Amino acid sequence: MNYFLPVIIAISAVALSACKSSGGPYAAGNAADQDICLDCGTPRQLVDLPQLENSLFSSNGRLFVSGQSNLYEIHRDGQDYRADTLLPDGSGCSGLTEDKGTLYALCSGSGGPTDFSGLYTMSLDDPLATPEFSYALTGMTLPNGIVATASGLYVTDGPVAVDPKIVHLVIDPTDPTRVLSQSTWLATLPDFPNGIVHTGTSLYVTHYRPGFGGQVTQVVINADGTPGAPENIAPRGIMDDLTVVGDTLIVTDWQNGSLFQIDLEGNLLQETAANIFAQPSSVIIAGPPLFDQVSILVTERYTGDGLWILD
Ligand SMILES: [Ca+2]
Repeated sequence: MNYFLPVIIAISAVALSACKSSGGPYAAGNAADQDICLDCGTPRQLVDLPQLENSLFSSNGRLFVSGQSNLYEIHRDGQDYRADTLLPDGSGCSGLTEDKGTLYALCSGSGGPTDFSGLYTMSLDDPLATPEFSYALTGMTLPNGIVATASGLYVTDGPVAVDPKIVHLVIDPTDPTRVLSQSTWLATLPDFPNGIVHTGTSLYVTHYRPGFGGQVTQVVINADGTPGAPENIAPRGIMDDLTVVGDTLIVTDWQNGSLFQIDLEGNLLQETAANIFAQPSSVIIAGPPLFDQVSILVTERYTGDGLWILD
């Protein structure tokens, strides 16, 4: 019986820390709504990794980043951080999201290292779980951003898609690792979609149109599941992924190496100085237990080098 005591204590500790972090990106985001200051800190590198694309701070306090070389979980060692690879074959990954205790990651598919059409899933409740291939997306050029909603997953096909679109995946309500169907949800996009988040009844998507700059676009999910007319709310240069913080969005400005915050109507609230990041590709809000306080994390792409904290 002595053998089981440490196991029970360990499980209790996990449950306690999960309770303390209560809600991860969502609770941390809501708590930080009034407290975000984009011009109060300077970037500090947490982990040096090549060509990162996306990031996720899960609702039970785990941190994941994706990049051209692998999918990583970030762990804390005292005041230092390390990245453990999760895919033994070295597949690259792009979009990350979570729902009902499951991590969803878009990773390399049959089209090679820049084809992120493989949907991988992993239980977030089991620290020993590893990502498993669940579904092969079809008819897409570059699956990029992904977000989970009550009505399923939405995936952007961009920024170099032949036919820019947002794809809808219906998930089995009894098995979060099982995709029941894939359909093209919105194909009338004039621009290439990239980052995607969900709040209220809307998706917010970053777009880029070569020669014309970019836009943050709002697309309502109608009650019957169909898309509303896309509405451009914030013109900007080349953007990548974005995150929801309360009733605001924090967006990466890839072109200017910065972050900016807008309300849900697109009004600019604040921004960092330009060029403090190198091609920022995603931004998330993280908190305990990996960080002592609510923190702004940023990944960098081609010319960048890893995961950064703005403090
Ligand atoms: Ca992206």
